[in-house]
Amino acid sequence: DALGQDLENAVASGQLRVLYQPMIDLATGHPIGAEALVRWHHPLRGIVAPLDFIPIAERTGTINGVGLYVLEQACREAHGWPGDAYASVNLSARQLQDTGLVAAVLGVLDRTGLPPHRLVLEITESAIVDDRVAIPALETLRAHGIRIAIDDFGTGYSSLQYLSRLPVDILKIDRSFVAELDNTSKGSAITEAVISLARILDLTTVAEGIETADQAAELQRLGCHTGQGFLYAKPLAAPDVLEYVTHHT
Ligand code: G
Ligand code: G
Ligand code: MN
Ligand code: NA
Repeated sequence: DALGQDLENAVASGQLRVLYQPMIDLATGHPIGAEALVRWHHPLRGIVAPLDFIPIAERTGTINGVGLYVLEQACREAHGWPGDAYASVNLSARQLQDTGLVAAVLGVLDRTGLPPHRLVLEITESAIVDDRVAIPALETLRAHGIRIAIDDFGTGYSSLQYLSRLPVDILKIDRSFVAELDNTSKGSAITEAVISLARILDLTTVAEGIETADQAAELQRLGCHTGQGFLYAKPLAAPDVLEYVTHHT
């Protein structure tokens, strides 16, 4: 369709912008990294959200170019952040099927000079379930020191048995569970179960969509390590996230 064709030119003509949402160490309150979130500044339609164009990009294959562009921008920016602050970059299912992915990621680290331990790649459960291309690729990336996060955890279908065998380092708890913390003890019990599971599997936990100090306190009480959400900061432009990670550290 029309949007799909426009997207072909979007990368080349500089219409994609990357915003960064700070990620906070819940124990200290200090930022330790930021998630890269792409926006498309379409010349006629204005700002198009990723949910409205990533699925199209996946269908047409443009996602490989879009994804690499976002990755390279994010690694360049993160290189200028203080300490070991890391960039957390979303990868789509189709990128994980690309046999050139590992070489492309390592090439970006090489060009930007970002050390591998300062890059996290976020993938969804459904993108890796029983996959013969994705799993070896993730294993190779991890062997190079890049960390892998499962995004939107709890919304997919992978069994616990399966999860224990996945090559991952971090679980991101979906914001629907964080929102439930306010309401019912059941909402809290699910989040507590996910955090215990992560502890057993030796995974770091990140909670998304934290909007209130009460949610942050409850997550910290449950043992969650890291948080992101409007309580701390919305997704910020590159100069603003640099300022944030520099001055809140
Ligand atoms: O920023 P926003 O809330 O609109 O993001 C919506 C969704 O789009 C999120 O689930 C996020 O994971 C996804 N997304 C944002 N940026 C990227 C990207 O660069 N690549 C991929 N594959 N998904 C992204
Ligand atoms: O699925 P993913 O987690 O990658 O998407 C992150 C998206 O969630 C971003 O587009 C961001 O704008 C949005 N977001 C970030 N923080 C909050 C929050 O505290 N509340 C809500 N409702 N959305 C958030
Ligand atoms: Mn994400
Ligand atoms: Na998410």
